[in-house]
Amino acid sequence: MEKSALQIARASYQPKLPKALQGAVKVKEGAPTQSVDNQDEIKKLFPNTYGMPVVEFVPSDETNNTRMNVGIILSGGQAPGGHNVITGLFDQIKKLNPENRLFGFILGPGGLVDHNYMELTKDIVDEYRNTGGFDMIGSGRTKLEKVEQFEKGLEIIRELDIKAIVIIGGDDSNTNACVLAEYYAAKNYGVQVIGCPKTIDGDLKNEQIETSFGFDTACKTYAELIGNIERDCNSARKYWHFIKVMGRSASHIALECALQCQPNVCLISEEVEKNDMTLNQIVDQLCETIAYRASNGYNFGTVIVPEGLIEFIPAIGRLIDELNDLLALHGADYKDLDKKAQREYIISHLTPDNAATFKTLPAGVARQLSLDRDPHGNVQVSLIETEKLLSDMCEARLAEWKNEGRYVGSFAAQHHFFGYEGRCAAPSNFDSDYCYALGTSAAQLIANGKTGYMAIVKNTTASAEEWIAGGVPITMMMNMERRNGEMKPVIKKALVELDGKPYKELVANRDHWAKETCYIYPGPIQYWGPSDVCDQPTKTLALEQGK
Ligand code: FBP
Repeated sequence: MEKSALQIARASYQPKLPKALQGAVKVKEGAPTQSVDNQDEIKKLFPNTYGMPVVEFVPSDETNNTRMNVGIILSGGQAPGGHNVITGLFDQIKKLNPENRLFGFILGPGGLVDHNYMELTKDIVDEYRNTGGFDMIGSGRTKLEKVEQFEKGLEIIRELDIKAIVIIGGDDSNTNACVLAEYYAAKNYGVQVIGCPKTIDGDLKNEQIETSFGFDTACKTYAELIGNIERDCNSARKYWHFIKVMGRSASHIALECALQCQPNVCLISEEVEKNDMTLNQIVDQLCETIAYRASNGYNFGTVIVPEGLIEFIPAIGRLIDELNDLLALHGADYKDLDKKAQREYIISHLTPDNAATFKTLPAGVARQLSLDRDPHGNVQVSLIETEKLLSDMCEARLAEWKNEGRYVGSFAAQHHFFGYEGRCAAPSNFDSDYCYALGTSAAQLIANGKTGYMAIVKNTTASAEEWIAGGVPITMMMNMERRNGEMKPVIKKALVELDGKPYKELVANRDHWAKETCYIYPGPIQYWGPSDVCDQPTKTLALEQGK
């Protein structure tokens, strides 16, 4: 593999480990836990993995040299730092016992089912230290949920004498990890399953998980780009830039980028939902800002749009809920019809309110909502051009206002979507350290006989030495939700809290940012240099932890 100068230099970075993980460890167990909601149902569904305690690793004098082979799976969207989870896991299992072996399943959970794997040796692992991407073994979105898949997986687990599977994934993948852990425990197969909290979206967090890995690097990458656009915008003073940023559901990425860059507008999907706003109201609000700035001679600005916005507009959300059920029950009846017939079929099967909303949407958006889903049943919001939809609607509204004498400016829009470019960036120091510690924790959870746990690292706004590592039972994070027309146990997604400090910080400043030009230019991620340039956590994490 030919390498860049940065990659060569960065390979020798030694991630910092929490003090408690630097030597031999023992487990300190907390009190029994319960799920965040629907306790009776979840307990019934997970009789073998429900109620286990949160655990913390503390230093020990006794060395543990458990002999264990481990299988690792990268699941879902890429997130910077995934390779460091693997290197942390690899280094730790080898430290426990040099005979231990690590197997990577290729292209996600499907690799386990299809017996597609490779052994990850030191030579291979060393090539990927502190690099972005998931290309060491690849990732995929196959949903692991059927008994046949679990049994197929078991065949290769037995063949390779694997003691535990580590699944690095988001809320859906960790939900599946928990189901797999429960299944293997119920069957007494003696195979452990451990999860690791990954996703740039930042929506896999709760009292135990402070942040999902990748959020830090992805946001810093987008913030660099947004800052560059803001500077261009403030130099040319002739464009409104509509910038959509990834985050399938929650607006954490949009909010963090806004806190880092201070754009003129940042929409927050959760607020739109709470205020029961329509698309027209959002456009009106945007146009108020555009018109106000124009009245002061500022025919330019920046707007951050969260990727998931469309699903959070209540009327559209209700439509999607009904379309999900329709797709689950009757999808096969209309998926092969031509486009016009499909549209007619759908409209005739929707309730009148939802049919009316459906008819108002541009054809491309309507099609996205009604047909295309990822394997977990999610609308593929990254394919919907919300930024274009909004700017087109603003242009039309401003033209009306111009006729009415309410607007005196000129409006020209540029569109951007920042998503994929942030998912494989070289991990920041935070993500490099955090992921290495997560991998190390995962190894210790296995060595200490745990299953159905997610590796965790807490106290992450302190220096890495002071971080606290351990594990949380996955059932503790679960509740029941409707998915594909059925009630299912799932990990509760963390949306932006409207009484949380990061959102309140936005609200306290946004009028000022809208009217004036207060842009901040964060610049590129720095890997070497003063700690306040290189080692800062996200603003979200700092504010959440009162820093
Ligand atoms: P995960 O939740 O699997 O980490 O994926 C997050 C994400 O990057 C979303 O922000 C985005 O909507 C989606 O993946 C895009 O998926 P794909 O890579 O399949 O296009």
